[in-house]
Amino acid sequence: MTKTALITGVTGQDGAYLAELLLAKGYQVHGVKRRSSSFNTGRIDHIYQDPHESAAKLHLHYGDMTDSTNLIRIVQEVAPDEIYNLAAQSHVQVSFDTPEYTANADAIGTLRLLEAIKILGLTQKTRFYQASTSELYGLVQEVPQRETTPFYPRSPYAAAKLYAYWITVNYREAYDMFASNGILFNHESPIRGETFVTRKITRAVSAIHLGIQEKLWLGNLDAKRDWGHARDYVEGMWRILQHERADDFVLATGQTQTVRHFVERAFAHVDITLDWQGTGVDERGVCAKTGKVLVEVDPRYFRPTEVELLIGDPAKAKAELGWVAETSFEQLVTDMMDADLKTVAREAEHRRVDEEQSLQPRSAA
Ligand code: NDP
Ligand code: GDR
Repeated sequence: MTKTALITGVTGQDGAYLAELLLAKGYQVHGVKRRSSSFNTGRIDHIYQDPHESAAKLHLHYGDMTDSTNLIRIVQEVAPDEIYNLAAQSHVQVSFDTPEYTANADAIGTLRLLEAIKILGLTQKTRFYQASTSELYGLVQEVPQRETTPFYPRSPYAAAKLYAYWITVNYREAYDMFASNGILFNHESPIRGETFVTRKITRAVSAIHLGIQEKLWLGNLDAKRDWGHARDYVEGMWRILQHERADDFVLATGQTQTVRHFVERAFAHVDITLDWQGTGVDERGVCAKTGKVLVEVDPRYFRPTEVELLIGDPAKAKAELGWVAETSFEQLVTDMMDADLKTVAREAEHRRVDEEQSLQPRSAA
């Protein structure tokens, strides 16, 4: 029988990969997208289907995690077999600037969805996936971090996600719902948001290589992250909801790298070797061949409280779900660099054509 899934955050990185995966599995996929003054469906345009077509399997609904009545209406209309709650203000640094909004969308938004399932009498029908995060671990208590490692959130984002994690556990226990948390470590891709560090690096290194940008400004180069590929992680989300019982799982690669190392790999992709000079805010990445400074530290990107080290233990997901992160760190950087070299060159060409056209004298029409 055809299954129906509802994805909040369908226009985001993970939403796009997950929608693609579920469509390939034959699901009817419903996605919640926000109203925006400019197009925000770029990541799912390639799978968009005209709603007038009777065979359409992807359906979009306007919605917002801060609007309960809207969420109740969508859940009622779709009556999904599975809900993947991926919508969130997901930028850690931005959460220090918008803490209240982040709590509303990420914490209370999760509660709103769980309540919708309960109010509509769907607790025995609808399985619920919550996009929990390795940011919950925050200040290092134990490495590698696993399902039993204590949480210590270090940002308004992580504190909001902590509520979302526990309210998901509580609804599972209180109402016998199939509600599970995926505690996902960082996962990236060529469609990662441009302000997350990996994509910021691969875009800037591409632009520097193409002669469009002089240098890359970054914050904490010493932070260590367990970086995987988003395509692998959405497969894990799906497996979590197909499991025989609701539970919480870490999805991670089990490897960790510094931000500095990510920068080195990205430059190596375009045959640039960096020498590091100075320390702390004065640290610079210098091109070994030309002596040009290509990377500098800007303290504006430092966070009031930082998460210094993340490395996950995915053993439970491997044993119970048969899930492993397939893509290596090196392959991830290669995929992102290959894609951004093309994207950045294309954008530069569009800008050149636009500028050329704006210099043309207007015809007397
Ligand atoms: P993105 O930032 O790429 O996508 C977030 C999505 O949520 C977008 O579709 C965005 O819409 C939507 N959204 C934001 N606020 C609201 C709102 N108030 N109402 C409705 N929709 C909203 O995140 P990712 O795809 O990377 O991550 C998906 C989820 O997984 C997030 O919850 C994130 O916190 C979590 N997570 C991510 C990890 C990662 O490494 N990527 C790791 C662990 C957890 P719009 O496109 O309009 O902005
Ligand atoms: P993170 O991702 O905070 O781990 O959250 P991000 O890529 O923003 O930062 C990773 C690390 O890089 C350091 N850093 C910088 N970060 C950004 N964004 N910009 C910079 O210029 C920069 N310089 C250094 C950061 O300080 C940090 O240590 C991501 C999000 O997807 C969350 O939603 C998700 O929950 C977690 O991953 C797991």
